[in-house]
Amino acid sequence: MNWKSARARAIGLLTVGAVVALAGCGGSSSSTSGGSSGAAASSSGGGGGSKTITIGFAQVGSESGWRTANTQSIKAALTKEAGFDLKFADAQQKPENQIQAIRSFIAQKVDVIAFSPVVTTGWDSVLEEAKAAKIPVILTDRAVDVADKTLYKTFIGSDFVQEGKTAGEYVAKNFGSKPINVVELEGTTGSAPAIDRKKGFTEAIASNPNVKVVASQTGNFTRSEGKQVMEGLLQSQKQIDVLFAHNDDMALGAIEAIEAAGKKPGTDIKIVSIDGVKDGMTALSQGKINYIVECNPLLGPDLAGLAKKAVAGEAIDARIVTHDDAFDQAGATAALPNRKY
Ligand code: GYE
Repeated sequence: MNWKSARARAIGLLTVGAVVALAGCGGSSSSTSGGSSGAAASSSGGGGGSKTITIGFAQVGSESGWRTANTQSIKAALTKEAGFDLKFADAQQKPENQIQAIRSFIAQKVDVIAFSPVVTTGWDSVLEEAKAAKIPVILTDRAVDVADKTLYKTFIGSDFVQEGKTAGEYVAKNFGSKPINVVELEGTTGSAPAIDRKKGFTEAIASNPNVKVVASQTGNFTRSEGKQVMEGLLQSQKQIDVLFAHNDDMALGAIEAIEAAGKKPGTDIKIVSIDGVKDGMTALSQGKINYIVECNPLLGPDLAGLAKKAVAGEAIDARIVTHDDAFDQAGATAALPNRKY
């Protein structure tokens, strides 16, 4: 019944999405959004609302600054004081570790399971097991590709296709007045953000025939692989005008490679990336990166509210899209003093 009503109410998605978006971009986003969701959930507590909720969270790993901020936000929101007993597992970017963690959450009979899937595929069986055990599942940050959408209650996170589009539009508009060669550092192969950001970027640059992607390789969302792959590209490519990196960390690794090759990042090779973590924003403010599309990692407070609702059997919208901004050099300089991650 919960699954059905959640679907039936998916029509309210845009409204809730907008509310979350507003809460997410306000200066004191965590208290606004956590406070409101928390209040809504605890007021429903007639049937045991004050009972501690045991929640299993299977995290991707610790591959990036974004991930660190995301983990901190989740741990800060799912505290004892807030009514949670958090079981946190780090999958070290391996889907098989995540599946194992989810199976152990099921065996421990947790009240709710949340996870950010490393890759989009391979989840049907384990999610069926969770459903059979009547444990609601919440996807945070990344999507799964399953035929049966009732295998999870909701998916909260950014619109990655839109992030890629925003990045591509910036490149097409600002650097594409003459023919340019773009290299792309992709995120983890098979992950939702890598698939969707590439899609959005590719769509957006199609509007400008001057913009050509000459090489595209994965850097697995890490700084070290970003550096290593860029070193190779600097050797193999005759001319690189623009780097599009699926996250800031890979861009920061690439910057090291570009500087080591005697070139000036942000000038000789323009750089556009996604995330907006402090290190990325600092490089943008210094002119080493040219443009960053934000991806908000502060999902903890909203996850807390959704977990309470899921356990209380309340209807939840099937998709909740968080709000993202975008920054140029001046925007980054202005935003940095108050940046939370
Ligand atoms: O952009 C990247 C991280 O899934 C949105 O994962 C997340 C991505 C983020 O490693 O830095």
